[in-house]
Amino acid sequence: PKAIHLKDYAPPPYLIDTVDLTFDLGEEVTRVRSSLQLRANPVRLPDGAPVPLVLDGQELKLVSLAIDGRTLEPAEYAIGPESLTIFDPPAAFALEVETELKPQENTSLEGLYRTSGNFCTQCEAEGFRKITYFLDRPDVMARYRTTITADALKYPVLLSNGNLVAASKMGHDGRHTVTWEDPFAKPCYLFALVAGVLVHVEDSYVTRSGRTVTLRIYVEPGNQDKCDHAMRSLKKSMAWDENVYGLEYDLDIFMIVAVGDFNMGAMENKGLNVFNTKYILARPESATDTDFLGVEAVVAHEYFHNWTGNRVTCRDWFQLSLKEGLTVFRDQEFSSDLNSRPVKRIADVQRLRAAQFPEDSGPMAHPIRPDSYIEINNFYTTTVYEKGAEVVRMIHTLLGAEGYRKGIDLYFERHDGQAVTCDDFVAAMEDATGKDLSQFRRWYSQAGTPELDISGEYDGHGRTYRLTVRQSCPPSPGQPVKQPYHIPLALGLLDPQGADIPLRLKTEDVPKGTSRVLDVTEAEQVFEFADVPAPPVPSLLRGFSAPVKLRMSYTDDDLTFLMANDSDAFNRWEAGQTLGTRLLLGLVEDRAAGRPLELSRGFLDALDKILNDPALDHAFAAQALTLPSEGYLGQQMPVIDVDGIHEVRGFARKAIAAHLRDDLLSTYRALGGNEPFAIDAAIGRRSLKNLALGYLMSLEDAEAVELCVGQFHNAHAMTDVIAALGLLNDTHLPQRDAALARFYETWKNEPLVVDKWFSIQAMSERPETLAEVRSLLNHPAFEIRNPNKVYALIGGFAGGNAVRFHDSSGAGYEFLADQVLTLNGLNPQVASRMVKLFARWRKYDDRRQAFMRAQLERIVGAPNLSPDVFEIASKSLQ
Ligand code: B3K
Ligand code: ZN
Repeated sequence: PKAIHLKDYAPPPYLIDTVDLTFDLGEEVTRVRSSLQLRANPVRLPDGAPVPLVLDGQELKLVSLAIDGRTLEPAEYAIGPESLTIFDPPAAFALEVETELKPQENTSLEGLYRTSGNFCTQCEAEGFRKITYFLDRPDVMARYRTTITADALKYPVLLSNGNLVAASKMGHDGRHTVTWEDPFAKPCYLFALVAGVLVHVEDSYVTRSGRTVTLRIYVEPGNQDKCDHAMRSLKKSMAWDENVYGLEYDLDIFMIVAVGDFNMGAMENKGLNVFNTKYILARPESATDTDFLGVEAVVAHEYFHNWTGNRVTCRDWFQLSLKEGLTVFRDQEFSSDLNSRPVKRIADVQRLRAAQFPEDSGPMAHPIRPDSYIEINNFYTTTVYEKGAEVVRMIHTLLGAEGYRKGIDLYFERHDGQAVTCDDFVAAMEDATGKDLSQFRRWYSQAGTPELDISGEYDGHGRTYRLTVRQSCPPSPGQPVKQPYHIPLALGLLDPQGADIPLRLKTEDVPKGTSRVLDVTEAEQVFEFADVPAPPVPSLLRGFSAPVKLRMSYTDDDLTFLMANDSDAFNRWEAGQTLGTRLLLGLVEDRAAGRPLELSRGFLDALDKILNDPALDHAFAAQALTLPSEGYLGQQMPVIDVDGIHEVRGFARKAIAAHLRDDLLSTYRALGGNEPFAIDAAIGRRSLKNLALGYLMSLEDAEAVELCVGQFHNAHAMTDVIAALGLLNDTHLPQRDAALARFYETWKNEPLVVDKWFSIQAMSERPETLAEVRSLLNHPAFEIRNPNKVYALIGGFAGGNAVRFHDSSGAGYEFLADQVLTLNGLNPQVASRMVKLFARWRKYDDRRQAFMRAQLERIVGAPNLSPDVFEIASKSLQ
């Protein structure tokens, strides 16, 4: 397989104006007839059409081929393994292609495939070429008309994009036919078709210009009662996009279909979103608070794509972040507006640090607009998505809400109906506001996480405070040297009482607020503040104003001071994490040196204060009382000490629990009421309550166990049941196996809950976990063809259980490689997600490195490797 480069982009030689598709769905064979209206692209071929037309196609059987009604002679075209070439087409013509496919044999879940007996499609990024020969690239936008014929009893529901324009009754042959028409030109990756036995819930939404839109969520029979939350989320998204972005929905109907077999979260096909059931179905008894928030965010994300992705799409796949970064930023802001802003920001930053920072410092590091790829499906990464969202957020910060909105308005005014680039987006932001973003554009082209080194110096005589800011960025594959970034640095200065000081730079006449954004643009820069009455404690990078690593020589006392006083909630949390990280890493060293472990008294007292602060939001308190994760601690070490981190973090949890036991118990009791479920402040109460239970259970005393077992048996909300089960799961108590067995019995008919059961067991810290995971592969409920099951069991183990996956025997690595090779033949995208779990192998000790390298080499040397797995495994070894 070979790489494709951004620098080689050229516009398509032909354009397609209209697409008329007819699907004849069958059990053995599905026939697809495609009528395309094509013409030479005047940009490429001003004098007509002197070049061959090369259409993409994969795993297709060509049945017939005609131009303007005339069947082509074999000499007029050629079929390759991934293409169909027509040597000498006219300048404008109608092309008719008939192909056959076997969706029932398609285990890749890309193109047209079967799920629970139904038909379903997934075309992004390049799945449409598995349906018919086409110019499968996003800069070819066409209007679609889709006719579907199928057995009326097996497939009563037949859906595609746009509006239903015709439907027949069942004929003598037992089949029926429908036709859908999408009035908006779209790239083929937004095409969708669904057919099968589905029921729907329906609602409607009146847009602010007064149009009524029908809203439907289609699910398998029996799941109708789990769609309320998704439907409410959809309506909130529609209102939010009107209010915040001035964007209205544009068709008469918006449909969502939830399917059980889906490679990712969801897909924004025009007017017909297809979702993983995980992001639609939710009832309090069977879904956790996290699940509920996930449904809300993903429904919003896919809905928001209707403008940011569909109406304005990407010119080529290197521009993926144009739609994904922007749409993630939009869904993050939507959730912040609906729920607690600081709590949401903390969760998003945790996610960025847990997944994107490691990617950005490993062998797969790439800019949010990559320069090259082998398999584009490998680039739906946390860098393109989450770092991409941070980049849009920085534009928002630099321009202000009003300037940003002006930029967005101009972007749509200029580009509605077009396929454009990240640069077009930035240009609209510049042109609408006059702000120069030329240096800022480096965020699109450079990979790696920038580092800010900041030091402060107070001058009592001059009452000034000098902040020296240095930036750097480590090398990444193909980019040994980085140019300085344009970094928005939001900050404040706290006086000794903890109040914000008005901020006046020496060059200014009057202060500009008590929290402001500095433009950091040089490798080294000094900012001098005037009228600073006493040595301040700086609060830096407020709200995490840029996706960077910050180094500042705070004392432990500075950090406890910020934890207690910072007016910026994110930074209050951050100060606690910084202090916790420092202390835990110190303990890891102590352990390695054979010194006794002891947790600082000051830290315990600071946690005590948080736990007992009645004014604090519960959800925020729960986040502030959570120690930095094992993964995050590992990232701070030159060589990750897996066992040391695990043991020390466990030690610290016990020490905290012992110190705060009485307060944890009273917190648990105060919040522990089995209250009726609601998605509101109750989420915060549940997270603080379960945090308290977690600490108490680390002591494993009789009282804690009784509370935990009681909660498992009596709780109504799945959040509480799962929290208790997860805690029992790490123990060798007799109640553990009983609880797991009972949980399975209760939920065995709910696949999404069974996924939780798999993943909990996969993440147990017990030494026997790998053996249990192996035997769970043979459990009747496990299905390797179902991505959710793979992510739960195999992903849960290799991605969510560091201490067992990295067992020094290397057995965890061999297990993962076995699974990757099995999945490679079934579903390359899922296999590729699993092989990524090896990418950070160089961060471990020699013994583990050798084991992981051997498994990666075994994978690279395996026969029939998909480009997906090959790209990740081979780049990991480089
Ligand atoms: N755009 C899809 C992701 C498609 C992934 C293709 N491998 C979902 C989303 O980001 O909304
Ligand atoms: Zn998206």
